Amino acid sequence: MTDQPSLPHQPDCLFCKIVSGDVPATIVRETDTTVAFRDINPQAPTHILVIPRAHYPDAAALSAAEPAVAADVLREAGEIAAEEGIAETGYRVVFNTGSGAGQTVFHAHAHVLGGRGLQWPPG
Ligand code: IU
Repeated sequence: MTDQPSLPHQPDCLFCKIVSGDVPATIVRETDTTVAFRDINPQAPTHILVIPRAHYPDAAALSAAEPAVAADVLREAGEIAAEEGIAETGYRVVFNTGSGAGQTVFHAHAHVLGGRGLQWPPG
């Protein structure tokens, strides 16, 4: 049996630990390239994070290195919105990028938010 090529991984990254199962999360969907789980501190009735299995520090790094996986993350966001029943009323997909924009976990992730009215511009 041949070994699978190893994915970019950071041992001290919380989201890498969710991917590996070392940290528990309420997982809602998984694909070969992505994992989606409920945010531990939800900001809307539906608040789900979609992450690549591979470690990239933010969405820009992910899309530069693995554009097909970035597309997988976006497709999953849409599938989740449909499954959660928020697609018809409207929902938001957010990639906080950089600490000045509120990014606190430096493993690329899309927030999928919906189930309430969402204001624009965001804070
Ligand atoms: P941010 O865009 O990097 O700020 O988003 C990180 C999110 O990860 C934030 O909404 C947290 O509530 C969420 N989160 C989580 O779901 N589980 C955790 O163990 C930790 C953070 I730490």
